[in-house]
Amino acid sequence: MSARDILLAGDISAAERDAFLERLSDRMSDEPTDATRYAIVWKPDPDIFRNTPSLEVIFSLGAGVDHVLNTPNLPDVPVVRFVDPDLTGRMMEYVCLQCLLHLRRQRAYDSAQRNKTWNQIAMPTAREITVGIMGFGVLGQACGRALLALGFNVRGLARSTRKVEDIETFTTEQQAGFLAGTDMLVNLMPLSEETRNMIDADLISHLRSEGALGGPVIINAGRGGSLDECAVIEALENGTLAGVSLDVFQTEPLSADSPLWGFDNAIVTPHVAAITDPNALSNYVQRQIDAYENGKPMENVVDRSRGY
Ligand code: NDP
Ligand code: OXD
Repeated sequence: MSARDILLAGDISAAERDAFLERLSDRMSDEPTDATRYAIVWKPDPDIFRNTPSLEVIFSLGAGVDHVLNTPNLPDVPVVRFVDPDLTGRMMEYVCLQCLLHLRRQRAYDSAQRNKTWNQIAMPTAREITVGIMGFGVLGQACGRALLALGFNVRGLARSTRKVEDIETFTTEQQAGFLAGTDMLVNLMPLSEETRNMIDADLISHLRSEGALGGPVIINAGRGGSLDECAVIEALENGTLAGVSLDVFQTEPLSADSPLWGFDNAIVTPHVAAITDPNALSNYVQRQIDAYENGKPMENVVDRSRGY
């Protein structure tokens, strides 16, 4: 085994670096070299793979791989994404929290509290609401099950047929029917050529508008590139949307002059719906490298032709 054959590159936190150093210190490097066999990356520099002729596997620091697949001259090696119960649990927390905040009109109560107003506002119950999860993969299905347990009706949309007990599922050919019965739309799709700007004014106009929330709600925890922010701003301004929760944006950080910061019914968070736990990640990567070096298959290798 060559020394310093694991490259850690891109937007890496100190905690992530420490977690890898603790586990694999004798193999880690910050620089791409002739010896680099594995690259662990998050939003890498576009030139990063220029000087890595021995590269064998790329690991994404997160569940999404758009930041890797968009790298010019990407070597033709397997790209492995991060799938882990810790990450899934965090996404379940985020999605359930956002659905409940809109259901229970928490923003209106926050405002009433600031004004010291005792005001009982009518709220529907979860069983009156259908949450439509767009992107019904690892995270979407886990969130779907958690929302079912809270009493919501849940439906899921994926490219292929997915079967989950008590959840009605739709394929992309059936998207119109999926949207027509959705009160809260949760986006958990990867960013790909197909999903770029998919949630636009036309799609918003097909969500159920006569539901118990007085208008549809959108929760975006997938990728900002899938959502037309101008369309969302307009729909918030003209009341088409009852609310939004946005964790991911076309450009991150979200610019200080974006109108999205200013809506009472828009909940904005800085791409933290499900942050990667450094220890879980370094453990995962080490297991995958061990499997690979022992001739066993790696898990969660992405299909580059699909884009996720
Ligand atoms: P998966 O690959 O397991 O699931 C993706 C799902 O999206 C699949 O069900 C897939 O369909 C579906 N999909 C893909 N393209 C389309 C399309 N055109 N129309 C409808 N459905 C589509 O990924 P994960 O669940 O693990 O992660 C999903 C995404 O969540 C990541 O790619 C990342 O962008 C985002 N994410 C965001 C985080 C945050 O903190 N905000 C944290 C972690 C992830 P099929 O099942 O048929 O393949
Ligand atoms: C991810 C993310 O893809 O954090 O894991 O967005």
